[in-house]
Amino acid sequence: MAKNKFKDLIGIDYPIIQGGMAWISDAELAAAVSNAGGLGIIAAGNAPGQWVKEQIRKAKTLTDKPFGVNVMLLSPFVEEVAEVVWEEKVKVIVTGAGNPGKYIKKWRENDVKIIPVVPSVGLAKRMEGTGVDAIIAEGTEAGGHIGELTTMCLLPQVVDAVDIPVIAAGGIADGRGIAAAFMMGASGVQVGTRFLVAKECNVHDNYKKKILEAKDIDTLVTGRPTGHPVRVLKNKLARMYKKMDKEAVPAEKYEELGRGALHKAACLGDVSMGSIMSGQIAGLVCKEQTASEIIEEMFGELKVLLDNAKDFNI
Ligand code: TUI
Repeated sequence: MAKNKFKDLIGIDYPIIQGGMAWISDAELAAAVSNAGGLGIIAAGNAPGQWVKEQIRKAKTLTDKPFGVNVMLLSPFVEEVAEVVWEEKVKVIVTGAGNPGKYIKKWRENDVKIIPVVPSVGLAKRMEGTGVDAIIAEGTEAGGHIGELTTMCLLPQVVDAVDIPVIAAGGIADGRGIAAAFMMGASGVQVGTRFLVAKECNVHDNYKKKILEAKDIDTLVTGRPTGHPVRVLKNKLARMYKKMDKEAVPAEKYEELGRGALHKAACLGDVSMGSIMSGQIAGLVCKEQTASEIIEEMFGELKVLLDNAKDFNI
């Protein structure tokens, strides 16, 4: 039987990465996902290096399975975070929101797998050229900072353009999503929104409730004029942003309103004036489960779909 390239690359039981969600993906969530056979991820987000170091050390006490850190390249603390993941010899580094090229030589001094998130074919090719180990192709269905293309269009084009394993992200929350991604040539999936409601996820309960109650049309994209579009659930803050998008206000106004907004929602539970980043698939996410239950259910569904593939009657 052909092997799964991504599972073999990392040494995990299920080819699933838990999305690195800033202010949300901490050591406890990452360890729970890794203990369940997936790849747990600590999100550095905009946090200082010291916080990231503490979370890495904590995760090491909670699991002996591989886990990773998501380095958000727009962070004001990116230099110290890049140093911390190197010092702590983290096994997997996922990057987001930029090009990790300048850190790769140093990170490579350790036995590390480097996996950037990309929103386009051009970036995927450029990243492959820097010697990264795999690529996460993230469609615009994802939550948070996003690109333009849908997963359905981006994924097969990236698969054709590179020779390294491709992980699909954006819009995946059940076995059907995994099946679709695999059919398009992915070797794995990254899932954020569904893990956000995991029992081991320490995000504020108000945030979880909003995700669980969300319907298909409840997300919108703010900040397109700034060049940093962000997908969030609709609330008072999102409506204020949308109004600003129409009025072409200067970038500083966005920063003022956005400063600390994700922390406000994720940690303080202010779901009115906080930023509730969420993928479009939130409408499918209806129950709180353990990370293990989520993974087992998703891959159980995948197995049924693959076993019944002949019933497609083509
Ligand atoms: O990074 C994400 N999603 C995120 S990061 C985040 S924290 C944040 N908070 C407030 C404002 C902005 C961010 C919340 N969600 N996803 C991965 C991703 N990476 N999506 C798009 C990209 C990307 C964009 C440009 C990757 C590379 C890139 O390269 C540009 C270049 O050439 O440098």
